[in-house]
Amino acid sequence: MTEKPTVSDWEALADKESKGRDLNWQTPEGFTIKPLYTGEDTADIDPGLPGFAPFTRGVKASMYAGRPWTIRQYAGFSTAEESNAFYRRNLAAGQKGLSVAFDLATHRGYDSDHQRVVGDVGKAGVAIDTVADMEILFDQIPLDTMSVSMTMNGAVIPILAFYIVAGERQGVSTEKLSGTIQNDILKEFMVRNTYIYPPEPSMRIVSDIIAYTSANMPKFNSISISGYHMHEAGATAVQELAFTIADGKEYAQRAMATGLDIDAFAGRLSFFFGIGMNFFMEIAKLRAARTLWYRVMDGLGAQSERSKMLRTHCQTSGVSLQEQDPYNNVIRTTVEAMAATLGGTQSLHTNALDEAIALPTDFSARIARNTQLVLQEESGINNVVDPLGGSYYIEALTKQLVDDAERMLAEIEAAGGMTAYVATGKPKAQIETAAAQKQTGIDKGETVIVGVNKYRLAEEQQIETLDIDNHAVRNGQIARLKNVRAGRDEAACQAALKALTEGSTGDGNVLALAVDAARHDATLGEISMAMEKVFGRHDATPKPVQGVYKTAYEFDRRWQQVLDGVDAVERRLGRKPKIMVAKMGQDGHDRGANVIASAFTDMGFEVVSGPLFQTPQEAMDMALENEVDAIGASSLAAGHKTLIPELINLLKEAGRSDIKVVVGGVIPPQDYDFLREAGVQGIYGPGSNVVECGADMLRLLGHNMPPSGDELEAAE
Ligand code: MLC
Ligand code: 5AD
Repeated sequence: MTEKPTVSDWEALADKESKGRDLNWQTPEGFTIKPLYTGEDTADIDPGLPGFAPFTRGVKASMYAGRPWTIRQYAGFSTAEESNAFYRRNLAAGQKGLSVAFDLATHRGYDSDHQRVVGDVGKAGVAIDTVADMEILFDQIPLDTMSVSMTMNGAVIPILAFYIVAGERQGVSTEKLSGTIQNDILKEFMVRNTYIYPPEPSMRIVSDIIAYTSANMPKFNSISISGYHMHEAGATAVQELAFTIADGKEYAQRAMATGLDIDAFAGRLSFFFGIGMNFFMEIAKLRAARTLWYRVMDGLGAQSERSKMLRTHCQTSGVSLQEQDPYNNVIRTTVEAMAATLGGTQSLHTNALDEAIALPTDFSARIARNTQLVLQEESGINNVVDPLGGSYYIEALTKQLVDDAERMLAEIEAAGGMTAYVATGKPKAQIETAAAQKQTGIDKGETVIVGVNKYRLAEEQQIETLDIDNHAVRNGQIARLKNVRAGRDEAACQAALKALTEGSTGDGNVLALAVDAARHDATLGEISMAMEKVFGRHDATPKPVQGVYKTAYEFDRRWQQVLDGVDAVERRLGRKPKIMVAKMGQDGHDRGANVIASAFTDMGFEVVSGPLFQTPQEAMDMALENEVDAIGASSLAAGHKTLIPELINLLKEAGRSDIKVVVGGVIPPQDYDFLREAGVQGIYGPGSNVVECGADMLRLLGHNMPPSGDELEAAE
């Protein structure tokens, strides 16, 4: 009998097969992934059992064998009526929980009639101004049995107050309400940007909500601590884990500091992670998250096992989806959904295939939902708990993630906790650096994206997408606001608002006070303003990272041509070519704007980064003041058809049509002609190569740029 082969025997054989090629793989986390894992990698790992501490293998003993995960699709658009109809169609077709997407005006605490939000109303989510809107949103949906998630962080007080009062008007008492409010403000300052107030009062709002819900809403999750948006902004798995767990720890400590007993609220803290294409990493990430949270909560002195269980929602990754050859997105979402469920998520949203272009249609929403139904009903995934437990690779990855995230957690702790760490700007910069690094990998073709930088179609077929008539929604909302204001007891409403302002100064519970104002039909804008009088409004100036592109492209020929072009333009102008990166409207998605600002700076342009949330007038004033040659507007929340033509008109009126305007972001192809007719000189959708954007800009500025490799190929 021959002897049992050893790992060194395997190494020798693999080396021979691959002719000495290095088969290790470097991940963005800095992990070296080996081509084989064996018992030697897991000898000292014991993942335990599901349902028992530290919950690595799942929070329930029976997991999906006992109850499948909740199919919870995030959605909302235009009016409360339309969104309500959409929800009811989806529930009839197999969706299990609701998840509300609000428009950006609502997120930022503005009523639909506010002049800053003209382009935003009803666009990226549903417009909610009053309790009346909230009642319509849940018409014929029983709030005592349906669990409802609401993604709201900035205007979290009026929205939760409206929800509570809408429940009352349905005859449902507050303690019966089940669901989740996102209420995670720390990540807003890092990556999502729909904050209203500065960090300190924002943190007080979080604690007030935890205090209120733990006393009055035992079935309601007071917070959804979110790594998702970090993931989407480009964070590595280690960053996503460490920052999210550190955020959770910070919220728990704040609530404890107000005198709450940890076990009175911790069981209703919930989580939210993004799931991308690195399949095994994402499975391990959820297992690592549960392990980490158990240790943190145990360290804070939690006694109840429930307080130490990390329960989470997951969403497949929006940024992994592409505009090009969009049916590929169904495949990507399926792979990601499998990772989320093999990782043991409690609830899941699967993105629609038109993600990179517009909000879902009935058709694309059906395919997205069916992706989960097929997994639950046809694949057999449900029947075995943590089926990858004990896999050498998964267990080793889980451990490595836990170890690395714990090292980062220790650094955050040493910096004084997450609020202090966020204030240093470090986590934002670390995520942006990771994002820029990922983008260079894609631009250089080292990271393959099928249909985008490899196997690209010669001709794309357009798919049907949802278009929202923003003017009609806005006019309807304005009419309803008028009605509500006319029909209410004005004196009582104003008194309630005044009490809220006073409570914001002192130590009143702002949620309790807002519930009272909502009962008197105060609007979202009024409730937000009642607190803003005391808290103020937060604004932040973007500080893009530098040097990532320069390093990644050091010896690249095309990059050098762009640098030479910038030099030539500089010689001609007697100064560097100057561009402004503008973010108009309430769209806070700034990953694209930051990557562009960072890359163009590395190319040698002088870059002016406009602040978030400008009006077209403010953007133009800033451009004129800084004497820029071009404005690049970044739009990811469907405001482009209103805001960009307005900017171009203002430039025309000012006699400055010489300033070129280009647009990047999520722009449906059917809007390209409209934008070009409005005067836009370049449009860069998802999948655009950033270096070629620089080359195009030089052409716009009159430089004779040599053709790129792709252009040469196309010409042949
Ligand atoms: C579950 N249960 C079981 C069981 N499995 N009981 C017995 N045996 C089993 N095997 C019980 C649970 O204990 C619970 O009861 C109940 O069933 C419901 O299960 P759950 O697992 O808690 O699921 P769910 O209610 O769906 O809650 C999931 C959650 C919650 C805890 C993660 O916070 C949630 O729904 N989050 C969703 C967040 C969301 O959709 N966010 C969208 C963000 S989009 P009990 O009594 O224990 O509670 C976004 C994008 C943007 O943010 O705009 O930027
Ligand atoms: N409806 C459905 N999905 C939405 N998303 C954002 N807004 C909506 C909406 N109104 C999803 C997208 C996006 C992520 C943040 O949430 O997938 O990438």
